[in-house]
Amino acid sequence: MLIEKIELRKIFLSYLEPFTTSGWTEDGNYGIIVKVYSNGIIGWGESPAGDGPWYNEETNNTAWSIQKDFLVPLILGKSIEHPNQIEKIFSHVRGNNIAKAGIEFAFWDLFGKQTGKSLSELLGGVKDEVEVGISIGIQKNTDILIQKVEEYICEGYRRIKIKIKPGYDVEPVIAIRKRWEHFPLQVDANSAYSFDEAKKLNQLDKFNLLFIEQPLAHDDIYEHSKLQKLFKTPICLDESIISLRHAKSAIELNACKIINIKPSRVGGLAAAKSIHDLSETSGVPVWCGGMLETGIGRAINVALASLSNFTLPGDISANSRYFKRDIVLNPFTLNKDGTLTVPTRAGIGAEVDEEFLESITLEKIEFRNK
Ligand code: OSB
Ligand code: MG
Repeated sequence: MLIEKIELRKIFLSYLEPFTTSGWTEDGNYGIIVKVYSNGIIGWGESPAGDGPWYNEETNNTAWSIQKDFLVPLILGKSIEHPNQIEKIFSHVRGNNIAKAGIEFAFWDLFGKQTGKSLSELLGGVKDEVEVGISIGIQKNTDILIQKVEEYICEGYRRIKIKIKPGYDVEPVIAIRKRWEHFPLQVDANSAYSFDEAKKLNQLDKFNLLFIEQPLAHDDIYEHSKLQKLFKTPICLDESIISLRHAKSAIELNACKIINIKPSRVGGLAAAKSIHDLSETSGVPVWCGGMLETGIGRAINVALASLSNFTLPGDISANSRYFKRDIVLNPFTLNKDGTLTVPTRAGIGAEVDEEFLESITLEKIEFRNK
């Protein structure tokens, strides 16, 4: 694949409602859409960094600058045989995984279209449908939360995740459990607790949660291993797992019993697959997290979740849960059994609505091979 042209677009696409975690609120997708051209074929990718460095250190502006100044020059005009090569090509740029992933994704789309294979096929997926849940942000009060949970369970979601923070953790779980004693439920702290504060989360042990996601610092593994010894409820790591090496450390230290894999967080699909494979051989189940992506990132997540060790429902809800109108013409809809259907068309399977994409583009830059 000779890379002739790359186009980057900074976008803003507002969410149906703001999404609040323990540390920040997002009112829309501030991301970068990547378009790569090779031999008459187009590949799409997305870097869902967000407007501020709240989830990790990246923002849409840092991703933009890293892509245009460092990553694009590494691939423009080069001939790339397989998307698995991208990770190595980008490896001397430290960190900036979300920036790297957006470009890597576009190569998988390109490669799939060139070889007539779907992303799921390329990655070795084994499922035609993937089970999905929904992630619910922090709400003004428990009544509103209960209303939302009710609504989403009625829509068919198979599992509920709620965001928690110190002072808003045990109470909302009690309220949900009072109404739904057994429904699959998990909580996500997005690194909001100190070790001492987190010890009290053992009160959640009696509520039969699937797991507690990332209670401690975004860059911690060791303290999570100490904390896991104090709970029955499994710990799941999200922010802390930024590479295969981190996954290996976390598994060896028993810092978590479950891993959330987000291909954006780990720098792309090749890294995501390697973490999946290691987790599988280590007996650690994984699930696919989300970054409130547009239909492009969503298609990628759904394909990844079709791999065999994705045995827990993903944070990959139907497009209509996030946006009034998405940038794809073929949004995912929730099947009656709480699944999304894995795309079978070549590449990532997203059919981009280019006219609408243009209307939500804040800035655009084009690089051509001279
Ligand atoms: O921690 O999983 C997270 C959204 C943005 C950043 C971090 C997280 C989330 C979510 C939403 O929980 C998942 C989704 O529906 O895309
Ligand atoms: Mg999380």
